[in-house]
Amino acid sequence: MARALILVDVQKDFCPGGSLATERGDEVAGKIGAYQLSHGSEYDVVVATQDWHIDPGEHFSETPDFKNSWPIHCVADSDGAAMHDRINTDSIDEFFRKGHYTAAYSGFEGTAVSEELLMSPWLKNKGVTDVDIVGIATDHCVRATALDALKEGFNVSILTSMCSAVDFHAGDHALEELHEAGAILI
Ligand code: VGL
Repeated sequence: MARALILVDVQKDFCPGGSLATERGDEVAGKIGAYQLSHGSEYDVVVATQDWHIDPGEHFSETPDFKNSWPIHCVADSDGAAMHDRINTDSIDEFFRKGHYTAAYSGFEGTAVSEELLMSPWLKNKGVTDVDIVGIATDHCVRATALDALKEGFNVSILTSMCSAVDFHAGDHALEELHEAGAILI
């Protein structure tokens, strides 16, 4: 048994001051940074996903509905796509980038930065069986990443105080859905 901590999209654009800010983004990034220092050594691996858009088609819109279309965010190599300053990037074993030419909500669509490998085989190669998930946004990328983690057969826990939603109600609803699908809410 090996455990992974998965940081989902804790990027500047999803935090206050960013182009698609979630209200609790800074608070959650601060908590995750502190958690990395206090609990990071309990994990066999720590990985992070990043939304990484080049030309994602209708995912970007000048008149976004904030459900299926969004303001321009997390453009590849831009400052907004960088990890939040409170995240300890040095202790992250691998980054998985997703969404170059399409919308990609699940971190499991992400490819490793240092080799051509999707996140699921990368984790399985490391013997990972259990994943703890934190990040942004609860109602979108955390939700999709956790559902895929369950489908891939991982034991999934969501550390809910370290997740930030676009919409609070939708975030709570997503957590209920994840619980029903088999995730443990902590
Ligand atoms: C996300 C909306 C649009 C996310 C990404 O990371 O949850 N949300 N793109």
